[in-house]
Amino acid sequence: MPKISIVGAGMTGATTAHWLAERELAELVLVDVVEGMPQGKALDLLEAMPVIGKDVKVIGTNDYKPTEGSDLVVITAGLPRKPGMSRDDLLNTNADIVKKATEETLKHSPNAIYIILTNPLDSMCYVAMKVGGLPRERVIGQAGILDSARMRAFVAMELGISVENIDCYVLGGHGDSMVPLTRHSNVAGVPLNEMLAADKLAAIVDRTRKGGGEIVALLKQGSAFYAPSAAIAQMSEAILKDKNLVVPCAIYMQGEYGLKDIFFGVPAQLGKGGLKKVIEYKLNAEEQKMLESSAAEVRETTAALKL
Ligand code: TXD
Repeated sequence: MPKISIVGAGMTGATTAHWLAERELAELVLVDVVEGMPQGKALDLLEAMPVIGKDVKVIGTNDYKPTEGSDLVVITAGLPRKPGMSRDDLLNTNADIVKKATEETLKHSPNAIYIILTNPLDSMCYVAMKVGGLPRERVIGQAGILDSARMRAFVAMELGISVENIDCYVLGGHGDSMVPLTRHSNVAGVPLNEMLAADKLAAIVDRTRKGGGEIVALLKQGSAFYAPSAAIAQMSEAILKDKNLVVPCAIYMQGEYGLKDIFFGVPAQLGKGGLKKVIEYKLNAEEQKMLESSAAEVRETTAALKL
């Protein structure tokens, strides 16, 4: 069975393990700095396996040795912003955490593919790729599946049609400047703007952009975890089963969409080895402009990194 190590066994890390165990895809290792916590969560999850009838080995640890030979490494480790902390403080604190997690896991799993979740997402992917000296195929950020899933859920609720019939594509950086591509989104093949009145569609786009904040405001502490970790499980399966699945992910840009040297949300074909191909839409001038302003935001945050 393949092996997946998840660094950061908090809300998203542990929930990722849960979704992955349901898929019986790989043996799982949870790593965290908090003593006992990853061990406790891993044991609890392991004890659920007889109930759901899955043969999955799950272990928790505070050191990196047990991650040895991982095919995939998922990094969710990081701190949320605390009062008095600037975005740049958080950026560099989490950059240090992601740096360490990348270096340590790479020592034990030199061929691993990395899926990054820690925020600010696009910049943390950049950190992992640079400190790990990794090719871009092996560092993929999760944001777009989540943002697109939110939009799909809102459209499904509005129309009363199955989520399975709804395809939405949200590209760009993982922030409020993300770009929901309404022209490329559809319901059972019918363009979204033919299914929804302009004001309804605009409201859905707005709610999608602010989707993360909506959950944070409701939870009062912490942020979304079910949907982000379900997205990681989907990416993991696509890679380990060589599915060639096209999903929006944060990918290091090498000229696609006219962008270079930043991680950015684009449709990506995932399979054996990680990223296989970036799919390029033909964008109109307005869409390209929105992408570029989102890219400018990502570029600014990434430039503030002290690597
Ligand atoms: O779509 C997306 N990209 C996102 C991003 C969706 C949801 C959450 N997103 C970000 O993921 C969020 O802003 C955070 O930066 C991370 C993790 O979110 P989560 O909700 O899981 O945070 P928790 O519950 O605080 O868990 C973080 C864990 C916690 O248990 C810490 O003890 C651990 O990270 N941590 C570490 N583990 C290992 N090594 C080090 N150095 C370390 N530092 C903290």
